[in-house]
Amino acid sequence: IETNIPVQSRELWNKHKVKKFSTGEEFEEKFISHVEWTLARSLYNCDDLAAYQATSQSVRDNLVIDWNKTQQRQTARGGKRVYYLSLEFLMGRALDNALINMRTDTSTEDVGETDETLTKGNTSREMIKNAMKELGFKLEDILEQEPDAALGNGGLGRLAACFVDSLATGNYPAWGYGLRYQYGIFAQKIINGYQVETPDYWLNFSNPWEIERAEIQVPINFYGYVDRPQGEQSTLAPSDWIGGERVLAMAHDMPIPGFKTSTVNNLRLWNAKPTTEFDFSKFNNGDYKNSVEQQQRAESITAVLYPNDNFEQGKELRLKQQYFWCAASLHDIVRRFKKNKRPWSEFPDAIAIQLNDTHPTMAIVELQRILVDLEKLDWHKAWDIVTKTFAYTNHTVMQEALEKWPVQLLGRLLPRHMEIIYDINWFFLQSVEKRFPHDMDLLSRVSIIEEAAGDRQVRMAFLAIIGSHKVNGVAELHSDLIKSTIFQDFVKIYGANKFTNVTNGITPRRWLKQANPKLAQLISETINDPNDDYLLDMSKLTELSKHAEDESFQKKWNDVKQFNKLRLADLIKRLNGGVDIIDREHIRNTLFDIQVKRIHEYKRQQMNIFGVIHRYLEMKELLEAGSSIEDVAEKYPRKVSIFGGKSAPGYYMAKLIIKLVNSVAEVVNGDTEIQDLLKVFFIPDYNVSKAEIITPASDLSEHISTAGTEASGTSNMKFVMNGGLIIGTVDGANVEITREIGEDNIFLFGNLSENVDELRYNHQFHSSALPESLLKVMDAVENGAFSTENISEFKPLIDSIKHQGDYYLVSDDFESYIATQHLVDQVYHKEKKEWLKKSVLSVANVGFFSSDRCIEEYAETIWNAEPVKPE
Ligand code: OX2
Repeated sequence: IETNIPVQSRELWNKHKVKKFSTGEEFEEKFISHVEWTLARSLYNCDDLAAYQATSQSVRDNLVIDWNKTQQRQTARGGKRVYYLSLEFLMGRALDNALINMRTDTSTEDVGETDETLTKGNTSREMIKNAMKELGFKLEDILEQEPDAALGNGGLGRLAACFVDSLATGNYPAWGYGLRYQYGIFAQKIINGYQVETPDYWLNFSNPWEIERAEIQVPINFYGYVDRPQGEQSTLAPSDWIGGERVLAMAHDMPIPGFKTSTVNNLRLWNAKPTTEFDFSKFNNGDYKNSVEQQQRAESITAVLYPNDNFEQGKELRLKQQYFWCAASLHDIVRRFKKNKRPWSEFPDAIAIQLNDTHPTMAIVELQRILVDLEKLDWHKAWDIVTKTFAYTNHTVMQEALEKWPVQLLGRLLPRHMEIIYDINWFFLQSVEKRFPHDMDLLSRVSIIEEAAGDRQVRMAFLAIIGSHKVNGVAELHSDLIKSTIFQDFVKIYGANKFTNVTNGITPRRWLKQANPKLAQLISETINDPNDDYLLDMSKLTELSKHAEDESFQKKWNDVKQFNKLRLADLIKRLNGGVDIIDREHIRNTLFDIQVKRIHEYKRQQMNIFGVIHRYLEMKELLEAGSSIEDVAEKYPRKVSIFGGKSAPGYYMAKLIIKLVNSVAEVVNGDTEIQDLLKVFFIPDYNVSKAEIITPASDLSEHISTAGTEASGTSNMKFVMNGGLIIGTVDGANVEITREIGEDNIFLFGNLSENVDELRYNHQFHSSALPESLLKVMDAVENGAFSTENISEFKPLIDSIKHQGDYYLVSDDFESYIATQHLVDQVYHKEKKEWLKKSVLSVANVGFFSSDRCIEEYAETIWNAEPVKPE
């Protein structure tokens, strides 16, 4: 590797080489030096926040040493690099994750006294916990100081976060590229039952996990016009794009440590900054203020994450974000490639770029522009390189989530890119016409340009398919569905091999070890794996099966669950203003039923809350008919129904669902007649760090989307990994979860995706009677049983089912949902041993859903990339 340092100086550099701390004492020294030097504080004013900052800085120092070595090693070995482009990285907190991933496998004796509530053998974390204690701090409190890095909406962003963890753990030379939003997903407050959004200014206190790369600044252009040499007509010829507005992209790097490896990868996030160029014409015209304002506007590009999940709004600023990020990232990637002076034809051997949904599709066009306009490659040679480089992951079949940009807007913001898109489309359509002559219908169906009356749009998914060599869905059912529905024509054109499946996964380091240390400890003891190697090879978990019916083991297993339920009960109490709604004495016999995810009609939280209402009404009816509370408890045993999740700020129906949940909670929780048999709670501001408390505490979690709508789901995997059972529809990854853990261990219900079209059709043309059970619920809601002021408040929710075609098929699945919930009650309360057996067997067979497996599949079948292992 090259360096400008003269040979005779290098010895000196080596003599003073920085060293990682490796003992508690070395850590303490580091910590104090960061308190004094980095924070300019001292013994006399070091609070928990300062301690968090100093701890993070110290840990970061270790990571940076490994980060540098990793980058040098990856450059020296010259293997293929992978770039994961995602507009969202829902990272959560970094410190605890770093402490867990940094671990080494020394024996537990040399770390001193260990806290029995923590897993043993977790050397680094234990060591630092003890050192913190000696310094006068409690690690748990310090960890709580860290704000979540919430640069994502939901599953798509969290998937990217799990992927970078697995890429580092698997030693892949891989970087993530994203945007450094100043405001992540909004913080959710619940006021009078309604969602209220407040800004998430997560960079309030300086962020110890980012390294500002002030020297890496990429100029990015927008607007302007295209210029070609005199007499040159063809848009295929190298052209000059004269931009009209210019901003700078500045890099911020986050080190991503792998688990039990010294590989530390990079997540590079771009920040928009004004250029130092100055508009002198404006200045000379006396318009100084205006020219400063225009510069300031640059920063708005990376100011805020768009808060929509599975929905595209088509706003100009969003397209600006997308191009800004794609252009900066590609510039960076190309610059790195050019250092090696390899021929352009080898670009796809050196680089794989994965597109997380269609958000980064402009990267395809930008690379083609770089190759043709700047590097002067022949159009077709360039296009061959482009298509061999990119691969595209689709995450949804829902129309409202598929990106389309008006030709008019795209052409104005990025005039040269619009020309290139037309040319890509022209060559593509020509090849289709050759293979399927005279099929005009086909041509218009697959054209990148959608020709709707008056409003021509660029279909980003089609552009992504045409510009990639592989397209994958995120669970088997979903990958089959995209082939038979939205991308059917492209299967005909390209053949089925271009389309593949990589079922999603989650990182067991965060979602088992970090979120559920008690369960992790029980597992490592039981399968005799003191160094937690199962976190790298989840097939080791199958050992647990042996103990599934062992009563003394079941008791330990259950104790862990109860501990986690108490932990969640504490959180709920705190969020409920200190008022406890959960009867702790009976917590062992209280079923925790949890649905936490973005609020969306397709995810059917409305069906869940209707189910709760149904249960409540039935309980009341029994009481009114003279049953004793014991009799009622016999049929409807203790349960806490827990909801959580954010609605897009402009999504009226989703917000109404949140309000209904809160209104039902108020009535049910305040009804002393049913005693503590049923409680309902909406957890405000669901995020990654809350998920780490919530997930381990579930007895049952709900994954009840209308069949065919949830591409995969990933929280289903998290709950199973934590020994929770699932009630779910035959949708997304639920199908494969069933296959892996066995159909006896999951509560499936509802219609299948192949019947959805017919059911919807029937709703429109035959008004079939709604089930009695659902009518009863809807009557109660309509009659104001859960309204205090406005009786008709929830009418839109009822109407969408009763009078507007019930698009999400709540009425078709409701009875089977209720019946299945009944079965859940019976097994939980009458067959505890069976329940615990199912729980153990679920964890034993969850290994497939590790994101490590997922990344291996991408590496082998899509990227053709190999790990670069440290010596
Ligand atoms: C989500 C999907 O809705 C979810 O099913 C999937 O598990 C997740 O992506 C990760 O693949 N925006 N978010 C998603 O899709 C889109 C579009």
